Amino acid sequence: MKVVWRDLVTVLTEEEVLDKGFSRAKKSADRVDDPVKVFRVRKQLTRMVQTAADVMSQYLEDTEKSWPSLDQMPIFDKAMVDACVGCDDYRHHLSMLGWGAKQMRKIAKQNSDKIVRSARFEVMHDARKEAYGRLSSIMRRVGPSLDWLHESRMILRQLPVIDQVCPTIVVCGAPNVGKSAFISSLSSGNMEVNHYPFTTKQLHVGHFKHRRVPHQMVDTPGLLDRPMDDRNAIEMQAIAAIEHVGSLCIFLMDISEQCGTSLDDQHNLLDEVKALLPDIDMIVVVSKADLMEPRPENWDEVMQAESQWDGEGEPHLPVLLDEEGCVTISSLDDVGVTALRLEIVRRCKENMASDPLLLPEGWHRQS
Ligand SMILES: Nc1nc2c(ncn2[C@@H]2O[C@H](COP(=O)(O)OP(=O)(O)O)[C@@H](O)[C@H]2O)c(=O)[nH]1
Ligand SMILES: [Mg+2]
Repeated sequence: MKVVWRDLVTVLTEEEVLDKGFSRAKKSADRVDDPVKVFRVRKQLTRMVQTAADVMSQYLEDTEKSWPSLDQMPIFDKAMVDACVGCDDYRHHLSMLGWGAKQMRKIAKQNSDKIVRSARFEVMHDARKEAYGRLSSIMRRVGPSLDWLHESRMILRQLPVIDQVCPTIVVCGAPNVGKSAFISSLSSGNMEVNHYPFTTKQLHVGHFKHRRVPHQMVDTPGLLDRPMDDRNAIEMQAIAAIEHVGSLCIFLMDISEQCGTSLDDQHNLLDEVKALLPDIDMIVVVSKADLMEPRPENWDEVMQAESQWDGEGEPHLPVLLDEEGCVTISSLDDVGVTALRLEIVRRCKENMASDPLLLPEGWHRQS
């Protein structure tokens, strides 16, 4: 259930495909050996036409097939395609390859029939030349689509691989509240925080495993970290895609205001994000607990519980709480992070289990 864009192979240009077709055609004609000239020429010319058309149409068909089909793609990836390169264009240019391949096979058939039916060298040569001309003109029509796919591959290759089945945590909050620090501190062991260009925005994805279940954390700087009066269609689409995969949202708040955004503005952003992601369960977490004075009352207790936990099972570690009773963490000192992680795992599990779309087919849930 996932699309691995990085696996897409490079797309040849119009000239490269023509070159590939015609040079293979020539080699194949050179191998023809027949003492009777008319047979020899006829064989050579039909081979040229057929091989050229075969090689090129096969290339086009293989390329078309190797690109993920929009109809079978998870909604998240489809929304990403739409946001990055446009679904209509994607469909159009891939179908152009299929169209081109079909035309080429037709041309090969028609012109090799002409060659076979004639005994006159001139007619045979003309039919071969005509076939090459027609094949080239099909390639000229397909060329822009190859170019488009080449460009799109560069963009799509950088998209994250989001697994629809894995729990996904959307991390939001104003700039500099500590989202990256939080994701990094959770991405234990094989930390892998990637940066993906997303139109002009970025998409950061981190991972952690809990009892072998990979959890994905997504941070969307520029998209969900500042209030925006009008988001364009692409941005709305990206948000919809994120909402679709999200099992839980962690909204980070920096009450020290060290981040540079006032608490009021952070609350406004919280309201906005709630409105944008109405169906995602949310935990509001206060960041940078180490800056609080005095320190959270249960700081030592949490620190001890976290350091004593052996990593087995899913105990309820006490979460770090600030004086208002709000969940807090310090990514800097790594206090409260593990307790929050266990809470995240629990909440994701609950949320995913209550999503009927994620149950195996035929399961019905009474609600
Ligand atoms: N004191 C303290 N500073 C933090 C903590 N987490 C992040 N920061 C600092 O806050 C700034 C912004 O953090 P960053 O993770 O890049 O924020 P982002 O923009 O939300 O991703 C950096 O200077 C971090 O060092 C924390 O737990 N405690
Ligand atoms: Mg960041």
